[in-house]
Amino acid sequence: MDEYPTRKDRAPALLYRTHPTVWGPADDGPCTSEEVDSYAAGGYLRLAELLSPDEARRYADEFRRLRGEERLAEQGLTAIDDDGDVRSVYDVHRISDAFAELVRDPRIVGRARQMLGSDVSVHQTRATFVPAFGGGEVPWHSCFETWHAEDGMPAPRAVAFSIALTDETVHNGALMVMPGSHKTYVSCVGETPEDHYLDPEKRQEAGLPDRSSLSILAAKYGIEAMTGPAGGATLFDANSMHGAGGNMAPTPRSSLLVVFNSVENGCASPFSADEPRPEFLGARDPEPVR
Ligand code: 6CS
Repeated sequence: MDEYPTRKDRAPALLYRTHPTVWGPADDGPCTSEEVDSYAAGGYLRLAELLSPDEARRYADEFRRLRGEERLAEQGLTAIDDDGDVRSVYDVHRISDAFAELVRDPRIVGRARQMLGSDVSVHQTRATFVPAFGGGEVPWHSCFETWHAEDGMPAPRAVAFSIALTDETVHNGALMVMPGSHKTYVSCVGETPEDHYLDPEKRQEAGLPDRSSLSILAAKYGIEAMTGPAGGATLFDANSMHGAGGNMAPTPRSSLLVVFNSVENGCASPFSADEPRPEFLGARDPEPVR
């Protein structure tokens, strides 16, 4: 039985999450037990300085270099905006030694292992650039809904790291989370369109929660903006309801997303799509990060 059905019914539904959020012992990793408890309750954890300001600057520089590499667009690893400029680069941990090293950094992978209670593999990486006054709004969604429906991820035993490579403010599109929403699964309406990930801007079409479900969750849990200086990070559970406004500020912003899945939660056939998405969006090879 599919415990997290979605895109199958004509009406949306709010379902109880049946799986835990934290799978390992609270004292086995870099997070304090208070941080682990807070993550379990809220579905997210804010780290004011995961990277030093200097490291954040170096990764922002590395991302700038990757944005200029034309071969990445040819390989389909970029998302391009209406002006033809590169907004996102996928799979950065495979195409850049610097990002490969970052995902193996114990400050990052150690926290992922601690939350997921096992070895972990990388499910997806993506660096995103939004120019000054450049929009880039991300509608409310649960990543797990997509990973389950389209990538065949069985359970919400995955954690995402959103790492600020530039300062994040309420004006420039900082990540927003509904704290506690990870305990409710929103079953969405609408079938998965064929190959919809090929959209050049990779805008999400399927798997967006309906407004009534979002209103219920927002009224119950509220909304928090994840603001702070470059180098800060937010870890969030696969099923946390999150989104972002556009960049309304006169300066650009860059961030990095790293998603870890438990090696005990390897992706199978998609639960609500004909074919799994390509490897750069949802890894199918559960090789542990060492
Ligand atoms: O493509 C993904 O895997 C993730 N990104 C977006 C914007 N929505 C679905 C999922 O969370």
